[in-house]
Amino acid sequence: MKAATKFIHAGVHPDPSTGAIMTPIYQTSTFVQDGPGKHKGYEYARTQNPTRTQLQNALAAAENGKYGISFSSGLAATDTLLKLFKPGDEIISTNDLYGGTYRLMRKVWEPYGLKFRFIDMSEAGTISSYITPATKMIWLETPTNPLIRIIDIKACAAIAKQAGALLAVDNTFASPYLQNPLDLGADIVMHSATKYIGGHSDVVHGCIITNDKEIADQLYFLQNACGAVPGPQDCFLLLRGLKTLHVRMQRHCENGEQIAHFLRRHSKVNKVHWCGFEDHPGYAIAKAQMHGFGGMISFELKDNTLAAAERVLSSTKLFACAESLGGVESLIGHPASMTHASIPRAERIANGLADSLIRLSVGIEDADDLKADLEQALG
Ligand code: P1T
Repeated sequence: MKAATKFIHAGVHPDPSTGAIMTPIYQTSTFVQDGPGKHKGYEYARTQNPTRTQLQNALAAAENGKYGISFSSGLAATDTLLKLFKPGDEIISTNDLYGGTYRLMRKVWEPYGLKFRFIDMSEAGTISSYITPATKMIWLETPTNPLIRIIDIKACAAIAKQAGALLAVDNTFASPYLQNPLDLGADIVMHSATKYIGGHSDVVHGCIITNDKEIADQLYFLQNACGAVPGPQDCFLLLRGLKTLHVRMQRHCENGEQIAHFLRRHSKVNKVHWCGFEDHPGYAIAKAQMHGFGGMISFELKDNTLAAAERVLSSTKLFACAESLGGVESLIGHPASMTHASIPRAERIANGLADSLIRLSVGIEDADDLKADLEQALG
């Protein structure tokens, strides 16, 4: 099945009780049983909910995976995944990653005994030197948030396999339309579905997809046992968002390309990070493992001061200054003070994330209007 058909049809069926083509919002906390233990597959809505079941199936299909497990946010998904590990286990992670994921690992899980190494994975081969007998997982984002670095998923999968560790890919920036890590050898895919999958900035959601039944069973157990589950209305919004993912992503890519080139030509702009430039260090890998370069861009100004960046951030009219990404509307953000503020400044700077870096989530508006907005803000 081709992507456009898959996102609309795969994993979902008309509602069996009414034929409703869209899965109803089963807004109920419990399900009446004919007698103790005699039920129709649904007992209590933390454990299962029909709207969630359809969404989980659709998300699994979107990533060419067998099992989908949904959570109340992207961080809830990652948090639940980290519960698979034990004190002393080591996880190797990218050093350029969403600040909230870094905070979850360092501030929440490190005190419980998990060990994290945050490293540059631009050259996948360097990961091998960090592997120890205690390494249980390699965690990566690609493209990374916010520096749009590219990591070779196939190469990382081979390294993880050799080490007997899992490879987990946070696929949020690419979306299941542009990249399918399971097809490239990853064991686990995670999404902040809050972003491109939802696509309309109206829902917070996270999911994990895997082909491994044992991992899936452990995660279904933890989903119920720990309870960070999404509500049925949120699941409905995600089911709706997923149906237009391919169309939105095509426009995000087209607009992203136009804005990236516009910024690169601009006299006030110094450096533009976008993986579709042929001279981007990860271009060849991005071209091989993605089906397009996406709409996430970050850039630095020639006037490399915080004040100059703040002037741009408060001058755009169409690009709204806000956290998050992946919605139909364009957003502009300042990673150092917003999405990545929880990473200590020295660590951020050492990883290449400057105080003056500006991040764009290019939406699907008219590209000329977006360029005009940036032009007036940069001026
Ligand atoms: O916000 P939540 O749904 O919990 O997802 C967390 C998350 C995980 N992974 C990546 C790559 C992310 O970008 C995020 C959330 N990011 C933002 C809110 C942001 O503006 O970058």
